[in-house]
Amino acid sequence: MSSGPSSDLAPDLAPGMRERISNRFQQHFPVLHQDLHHLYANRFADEHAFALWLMDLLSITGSSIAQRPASLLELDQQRSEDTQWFTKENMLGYCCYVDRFAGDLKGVQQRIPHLQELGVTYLHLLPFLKARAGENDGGFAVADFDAIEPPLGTMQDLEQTCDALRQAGISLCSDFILNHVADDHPWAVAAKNGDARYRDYFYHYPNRNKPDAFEKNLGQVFPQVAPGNFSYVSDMQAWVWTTFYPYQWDLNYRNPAVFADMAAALLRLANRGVEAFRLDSTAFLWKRTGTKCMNQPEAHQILQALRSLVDIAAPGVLLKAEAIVETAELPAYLGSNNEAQATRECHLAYHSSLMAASWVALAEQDTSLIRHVVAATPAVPAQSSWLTYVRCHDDIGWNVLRPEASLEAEDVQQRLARVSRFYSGDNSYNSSNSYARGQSFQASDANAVHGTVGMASALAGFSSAQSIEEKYLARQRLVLLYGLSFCFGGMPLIYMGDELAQANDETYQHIAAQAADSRWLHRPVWDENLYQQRHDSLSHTGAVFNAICHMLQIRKQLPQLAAATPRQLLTQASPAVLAFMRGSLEQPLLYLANFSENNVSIDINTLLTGYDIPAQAWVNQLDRFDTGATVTLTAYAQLWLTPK
Ligand code: OTU
Repeated sequence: MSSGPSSDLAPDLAPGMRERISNRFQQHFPVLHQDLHHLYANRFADEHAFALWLMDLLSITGSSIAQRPASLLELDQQRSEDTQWFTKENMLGYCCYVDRFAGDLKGVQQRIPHLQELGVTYLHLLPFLKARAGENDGGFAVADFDAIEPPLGTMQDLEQTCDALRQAGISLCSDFILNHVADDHPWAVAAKNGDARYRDYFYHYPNRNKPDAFEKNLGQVFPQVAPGNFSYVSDMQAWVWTTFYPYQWDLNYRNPAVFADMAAALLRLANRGVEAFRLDSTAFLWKRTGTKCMNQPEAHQILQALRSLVDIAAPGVLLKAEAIVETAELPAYLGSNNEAQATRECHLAYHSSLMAASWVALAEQDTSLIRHVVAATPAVPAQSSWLTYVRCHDDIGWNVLRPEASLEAEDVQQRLARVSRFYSGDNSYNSSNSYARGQSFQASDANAVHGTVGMASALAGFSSAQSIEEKYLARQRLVLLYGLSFCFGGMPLIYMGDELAQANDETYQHIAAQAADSRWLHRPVWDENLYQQRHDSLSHTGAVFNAICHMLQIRKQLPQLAAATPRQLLTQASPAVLAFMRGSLEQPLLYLANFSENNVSIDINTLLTGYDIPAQAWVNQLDRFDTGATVTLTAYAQLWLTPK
C-alpha cells in the first residue's frame, strides 16, 4: 500500500515506513476487530454504527502514528527486528517513586549513573501523572492522563527524561492505571454534574440491590480502610463501583467510549517517549454478576485489543500486566501459544506467586510451597516474559498462594497466618524468635491472612540483627531472594532501596495522608548516606550492594538465564533446597538454593536422576570454584552451576 488516500496522513515518513505500518495494520487489525466486535458490537444499534465507531478509533490510531516522533518510529523498527529484546539475560528493572528517588523528573536524570552502575535497562517510575488533590493512593488515583503531578515536573520534563534514559539504554516504564480514575478526574466531575455521557463511564446503582448481589462474591482489597466495593456518591445519588479507595472510581469498560478514550491516552503517552506501561489492576477490568469480577475473559479481550493497537501504532512499546492473582490465572495475561488460537496479550506479567512463595520458603526454611509454584508455572509464550521481583511498593499478598498451600496437609489459613505473623515479628513462630520486622497489612486480627508490609531488609532480619552472625544471615537471606529473581527466568526488578539494604520508614505514621495505609512503611526516601557506603564492603550496605552487583555481572554472561530459556524443577533435593535447571541438557545451568539456616548437602547426580546429563564436574559461576558430585550449601547459600 504505497499510495492511496492515507498518503497525506504522514507525508514525512521515512522510506519504507509507510509499507511497514501498512504491514502492521494488516497483521494486527483482524485480531483487533475480532476482540472489539466481541466486546462492543452489541452496544451499537447495528453493524454499521459499530463500524463507524471502529473507524473513529482507527483514525485516532492513524493520527497517533502520524504524530509519533521519528526517533520513536526508529525504535519501533529496531524492536520489530528483535522482538526478544526485553527477554534477554541483561535485562534488569528498577522501580521507584519519582519524588522519593530523586525529587522530581529532572532529578531522575541525575541518578542515571546509579542505574547504570547496577546495569538497569528498564526503569519503572511509580505513578507520576497528575493525581487527585489530597489523598490519592500514592498517585494511583489519576486526575489527568495528559499532565504530570506538578511537583514532579512537566510533560516536557517527561519527554526529556525518556530521552535521557533512552540514551543510557534504559526504557522508561509508566504506570497506566486503567481500571479506575480519581473522583476529581474530569469524567467523574462531569458524571457528578449529571452529564449522561460521562455517567456511563462508571458503574453506578440507585440503590443497594445490585451492589449487594455483587458483594456476595467480591473480595476486598483494603478491608480495613476501604471496606466494600461500592461508595455512595451523593452528587450522583448512586452507589459507584470503587474496588479500591472510595475516591478511585472503576471505569465501565462495557462502554466502548471508555476503551477508546483510555487507548488514546495510552498512545499519547507512548508518543511522549514512554516505552513500557505497567497496566495496573488488570484483573478487575470486567464485572460479571455471580463472579469475583476478576480475570473475566473480557478483561483479557480488552488487554488483547490494547496490545493490537500498540502493535499497530507503537510496536516498540511494552505492556506489563499487574494482576495479583493465583498462579493458574497468571499465564493468560501473557497470551497463549495455543496452536489453534494463539493470542498476544501483555509482554510482561508480575509473578506475584513466586515472589510471595519465596518469602514463605524463607519463613518456613522449607521449599515445599515454592516448589508447587514453580511446578505450576508453565513456559511462557514466545516473546513474553515474567517480571520477577522480591518486593514492590505494595504489600506481599499471601492469599494468592491458597491453591498451592491447599495441596498440603496443614490448614491453609493457619499456615499463611503463621507466615504473616512471622513477618510482623511475632516471636511465637516455630518456637524460635522471628528476625523479621514488618507489619501485617489491613488485617484486623492475628489469624487473618491478608498481606505483609516492610522493606526487604527489615523482613530479612537486618533491623533486628545484633551480632555479626545475625547480620550475615540477614544479608544472605536478602541476597538469596534476589538471586532467585535473577535466575528464575524473567525480567528481574530491584525495588528502590533494596540494593542498599534500606530499612523501614516509620515516619508515615505521622503523616495524615499516609497514616492509614501501612504500605508507606516500605516507601522510604532515597538514603544518600547509604548510597555513599555502597562500595564499603565492611558496611552492611556495601556487602549487599556488592553481592547484588556481582550476581548481575555474572547473570549477563549466562545465556541460560534469559527469560525464554526452559526451566525444569529438580525435585530430588532436600526440603530446604530449591533446585531447578535452566538451559538445555547440553548446556545446563543448575540453580540450587538453601532456604534454611543449616548446612545441607546435595548429591548432584541424584538431583539429576532421570535427566540425560553425564556425571561431570561443575563450576559455581558465582565464585568460580569447582565442585564435586556432592556439594554443601551453607546457610541461605545459592549455587549457579554450569558444567566444567
Ligand atoms: C494496585 O494494587 C497498585 O499496585 C496499588 O498500589 C494500588 O493501590 C491499587 O492497584 C489501586 O490502583 O490488587 O491488582 O493489596 O496489591 O491494591 C491490583 C494491595 C491490586 C495491592 C492491590 C493491587
